[in-house]
Amino acid sequence: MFSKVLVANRGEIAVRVIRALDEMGIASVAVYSEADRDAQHVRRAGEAYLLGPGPAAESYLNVDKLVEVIEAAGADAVHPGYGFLAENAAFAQRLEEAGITFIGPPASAIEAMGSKTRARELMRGAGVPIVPGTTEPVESVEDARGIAEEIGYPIAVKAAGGGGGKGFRVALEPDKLQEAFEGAAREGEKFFSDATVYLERYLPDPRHVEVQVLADKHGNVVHLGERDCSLQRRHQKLIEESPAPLVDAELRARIGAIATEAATAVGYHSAGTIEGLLQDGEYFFLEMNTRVQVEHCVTEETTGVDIVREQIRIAAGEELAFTQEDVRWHGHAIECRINAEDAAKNFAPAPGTITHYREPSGPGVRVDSGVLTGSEITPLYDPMVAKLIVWDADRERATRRMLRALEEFEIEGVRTLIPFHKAIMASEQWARGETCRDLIEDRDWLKRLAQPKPEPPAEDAAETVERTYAVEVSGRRFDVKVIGEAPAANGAGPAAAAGRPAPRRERKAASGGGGGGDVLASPLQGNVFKVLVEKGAQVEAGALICIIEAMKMENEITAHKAGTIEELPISEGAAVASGDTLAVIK
Ligand code: MV4
Repeated sequence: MFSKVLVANRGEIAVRVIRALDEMGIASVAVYSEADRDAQHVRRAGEAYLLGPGPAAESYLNVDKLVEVIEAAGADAVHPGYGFLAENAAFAQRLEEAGITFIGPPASAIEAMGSKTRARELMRGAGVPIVPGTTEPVESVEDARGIAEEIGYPIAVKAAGGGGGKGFRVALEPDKLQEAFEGAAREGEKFFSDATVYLERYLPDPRHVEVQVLADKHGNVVHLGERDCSLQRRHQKLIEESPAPLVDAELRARIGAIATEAATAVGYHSAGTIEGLLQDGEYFFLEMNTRVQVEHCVTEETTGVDIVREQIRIAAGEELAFTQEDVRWHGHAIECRINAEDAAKNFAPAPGTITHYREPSGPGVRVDSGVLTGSEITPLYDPMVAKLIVWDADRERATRRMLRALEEFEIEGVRTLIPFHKAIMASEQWARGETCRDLIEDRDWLKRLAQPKPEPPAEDAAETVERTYAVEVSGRRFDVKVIGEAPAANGAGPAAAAGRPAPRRERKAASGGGGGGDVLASPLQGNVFKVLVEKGAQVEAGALICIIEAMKMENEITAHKAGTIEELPISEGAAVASGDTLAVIK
């Protein structure tokens, strides 16, 4: 078994993986961006390393930096979570070459399933039913016309590099084919640098039903049953449940067999999901997700299998500890995605600071989240704040339990989908097991979910004498507890000016990177908020030199040595880059 695993992700899924590692007695390593210094996944891990600035391209997607950290930390495996690098075959390959285990499928399976046309071709070859249509790319609108006549209208045009609905257009009649074709190609080019498209018959009213599979490296493959994820908006899943309302034991066995055959056909190992459409009792393969999914939890609740733990065991070369016959399903689980979005405003993202946060609990309630009071929901990443999962004996009771848990959930400071989920859970459409598409598109109904304007963050009322500072030494993060008198106000920051201490989370000590010389370099990019010394002044080591504001946080920069300020090339309001000289102290 691994001794140390790096979690190449953030938010709730990083916390979820760290929990599994803790339970397995495996050391965990978190990575984070400058926007996530205070994040829960950072605090929960055994050790944590800074990757870079907030934008994902410079942090969570920075493969060179990640590999550097993996080596510095001495991790022997990497769990990618979902999103970011989870389905990046080149990343999996690179780790493999470096002798680091990727906790996921082989790079070849990621690659095969990444191309939707190749996946369809493979699946058809393996005898897996696919939605009728092409398995070859369709070169031109002219070609598409002929093929569409054979398949029959309506036609779905999909981007080969797509998945999850990106690059998906529908042509209800021949007149609309060119527009659909060009739209799908354009979106494919934009998101996946691949304008290739293929055609499928458009199914008018299917259910989105997906099957969870687990495969080990010894040829054992099992399925853990299905999830219904039909309640989506613009291809973003909002509510998932297991079992699916329209799937009985016989159908479960049938689509389960399809899913395990599909996994076997691509030489799969790890956890994976076969996504499909269920229409009138017929099941069609759509695509395979070669990662652990957001909604894996509902399957964990109904089967009792810890999917993340199994992923880790499989990656370490262990055999599945159970067979298909051992898998038993109990009761009903529902998951609501608690996004920082405003359903009344077209599901607009609602970033901000969570000023108050209290999770529901009690029987059958599970919350997977990566936030606390004070956490910031930044527009840089996915707006999902938490996942609320409930379990109960049957669908009706699980629905009531979900309503109770939603009622208990307290989140202030940002608007969330809690009112939306309450309304759906209380609706007749949900009770009847319908997809609720009518509700999601009913603007008047959604408008009634309007929430009050969030309060601005409140500042801490009392001074504390014990403070925890985050320090980064050569990029590795340590939490340092400082006990004693609170730092003097110094006129530093608006809160201090108002005669109150600044809220804890806004005051972060950052040591200037001096490298032992005279130059005090900026450890981060930001704006000079305040300069607290003058040229020529004598300072002690540790004296406050300036405050740099970055990512809405105030960072106190202190002298790296005692001496005279010889140069001070900064002024209040000026922008500084990481590494810029803030002062020269001789
Ligand atoms: C389809 C479809 C109808 N016909 N493909 C693709 C991505 C995923 N988000 C849903 N996708 C669909 N693919 C064909 N050939 C309809 C959908 C679809 C859907 C399916 C079931 C339940 C809800 C849905 C919401 C939007 C799109």
